[in-house]
Amino acid sequence: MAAERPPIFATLGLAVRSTPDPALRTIEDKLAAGASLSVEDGVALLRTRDLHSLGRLALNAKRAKSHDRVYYVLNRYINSTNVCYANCRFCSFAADEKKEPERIVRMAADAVLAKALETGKNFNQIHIVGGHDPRQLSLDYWLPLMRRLKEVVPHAQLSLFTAAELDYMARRHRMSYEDLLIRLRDAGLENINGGGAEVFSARFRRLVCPNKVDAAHWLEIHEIAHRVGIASNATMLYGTIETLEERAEHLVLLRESQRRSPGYNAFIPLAFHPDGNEMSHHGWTSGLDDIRMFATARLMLDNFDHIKAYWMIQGLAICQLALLFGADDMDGTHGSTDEELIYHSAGTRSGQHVDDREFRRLIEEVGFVPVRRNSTYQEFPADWAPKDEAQPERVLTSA
Ligand code: V47
Repeated sequence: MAAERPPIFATLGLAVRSTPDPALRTIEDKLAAGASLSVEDGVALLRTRDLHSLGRLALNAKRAKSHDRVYYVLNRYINSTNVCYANCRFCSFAADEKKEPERIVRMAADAVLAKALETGKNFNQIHIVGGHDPRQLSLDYWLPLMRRLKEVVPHAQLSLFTAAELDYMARRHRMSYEDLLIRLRDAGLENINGGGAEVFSARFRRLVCPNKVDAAHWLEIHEIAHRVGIASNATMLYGTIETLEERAEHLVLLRESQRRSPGYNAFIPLAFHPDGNEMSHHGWTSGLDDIRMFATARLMLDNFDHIKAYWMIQGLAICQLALLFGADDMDGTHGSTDEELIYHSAGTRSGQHVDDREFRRLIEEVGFVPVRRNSTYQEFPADWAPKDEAQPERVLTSA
């Protein structure tokens, strides 16, 4: 029998191995039998050094879901307020209006509308998230603004709030989640952003984000949203104190939630950004960890259609590689005048805007077919533009 070959680089046993990982062979058999992967399988994937097998499995899983397609959206991205009293330890974005008034961004509703329209109407999504701001997170602010946006840009889907903001708003108005979500849906809410999930582990939340909605309520909000006809995304923040088991458990909880109440479109791994927050000592995630995270998500979340590699978070170079490790979405262009704050406060080296031609070039270079979409993955020709508002028949709805 041939002796097992040593790792390519034998440094401290940390090297990426050139030899097949037997754990991945067992996982491959499970996948071939159509079984869902366990927490233990997830940990093995997150730990493996056999990147070649991992990539092969994840790419097969991606192809089974979205074939050769990779998605992007022409969108506007707005952080409408950074005032927040949640005090999450990983956050560099939140501003305390009493202690640091000079850092505060709190946009009036008219300013949000003007910002959305600043560079024209050719976009299919408006993505807005903000802090737990008692002056802005209310129906009085949002309902008229949402209705106005739907009047002026009816072709742009409203992808607003995270479950953390919705929990805050529901408590503030003393409303049930369902009543709140129905009011928001009737005003035009089509998608809920995936943030606020962090890591579902109670240990993690107690130590890192104790003032934020807990896991059970995060999941409940998304499940109710799906039942009343609002789609959503899900995320996980990785790269701080969470264990690999906690990451894998997070993915299993999302898969079970999707089974109970389908409606999640995409899962987005959020790599920790260390500048200017209390957890800076954890540093940046490695490219190896990022790639394993994408592949593991693709393989564990067998009932999620899309895994998103968000260029602003991962950088375009890792995103392009992630497409070979299970991702099938690069998120949105953002408008050329947008000013994203969450990741730019925390040290992202990405810019603020990517031209859609660049998305198409990067996707084609990897051998995939770029497809323009909206929040709910309806497809559009790359050159679609809202000449007037009466041309929804040009939307190529996928089967
Ligand atoms: O929940 C905050 C994360 C999230 C940091 O639905 C950080 O398509 C890393 O909702 N390092 C909010 N992450 C962002 C969000 C989102 C992001 C991307 C895609 C989608 C989508 C939604 O931002 C928070 C938190 O997990 N975050 N600070 C940080 N220093």
